[in-house]
Amino acid sequence: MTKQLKRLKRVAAIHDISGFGKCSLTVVLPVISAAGIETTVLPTAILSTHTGGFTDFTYRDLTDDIQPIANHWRSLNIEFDAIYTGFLGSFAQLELMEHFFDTFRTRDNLILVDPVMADNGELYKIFSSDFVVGMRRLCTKADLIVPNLTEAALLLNEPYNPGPYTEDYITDILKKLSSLGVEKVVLTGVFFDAQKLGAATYDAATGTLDYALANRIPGYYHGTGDLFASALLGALLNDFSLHEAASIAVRFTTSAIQKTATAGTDIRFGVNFEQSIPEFLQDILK
Ligand code: PXL
Repeated sequence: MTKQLKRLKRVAAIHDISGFGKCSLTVVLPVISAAGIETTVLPTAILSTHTGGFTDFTYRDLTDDIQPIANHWRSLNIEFDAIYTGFLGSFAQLELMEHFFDTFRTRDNLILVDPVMADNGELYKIFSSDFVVGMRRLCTKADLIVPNLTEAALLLNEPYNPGPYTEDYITDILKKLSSLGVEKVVLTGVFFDAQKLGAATYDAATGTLDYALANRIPGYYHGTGDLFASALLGALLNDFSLHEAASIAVRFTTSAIQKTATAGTDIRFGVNFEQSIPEFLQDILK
């Protein structure tokens, strides 16, 4: 008798495809798949490169394809253990995501919204301030959000603080983000001194706040937010706690950045996460 394989856990990953530059789906898909999780992809746009530091990139908006794709999946009765949204290419896509969540929400799936829209104190040039309002609204529909400190400030309509931070400041930001109407928050880019950098996790259901910090590597590297959030989700779906998952994701991201810093490649080209996958899997398979 053939042994019936149990269905793998499945994620709907909703991000753009930036052909070159290692971010969004070219990072999300390999990392979540490596974690043993089936990954269904819904591309929001196709670009030749990401928008960070490149000029003259091509941009094909896929807003009109989203609803027909979702309708087809619905007709097949596909279920997702998690829905993970990142870069959304238009204001209309924010509304389409709300509808997607309503359609595919089950009693126990996880909706992760990474409010990709800003970094280093600046809103990405392609977005207007309306987009921030729409993203704030989408975050209230999530179970978990993963903003960096720039996105956190925009979501809270507060001035950006470049850091270093205090524990009081981070606690306040986490609680205020959760008060927008989301149970779990993982804040990235947290540092209290020049030596360490990482993430802070907050679960409003238990009131638990934790830090996952690692040695800071100077410089700014593209795609690391997507790498971090994908590893976090992969670990959560392998039943690690929020704090454990954030620690795994910080280790993986730091390892990839370290390899890239050592190689000295152009920071726009993304980080060498591929050769850190074995370390990530050692953590996941523990
Ligand atoms: O990694 C975030 C991201 C995703 N997608 C596109 C981007 C960026 C950041 O710049 O430009 C197209």
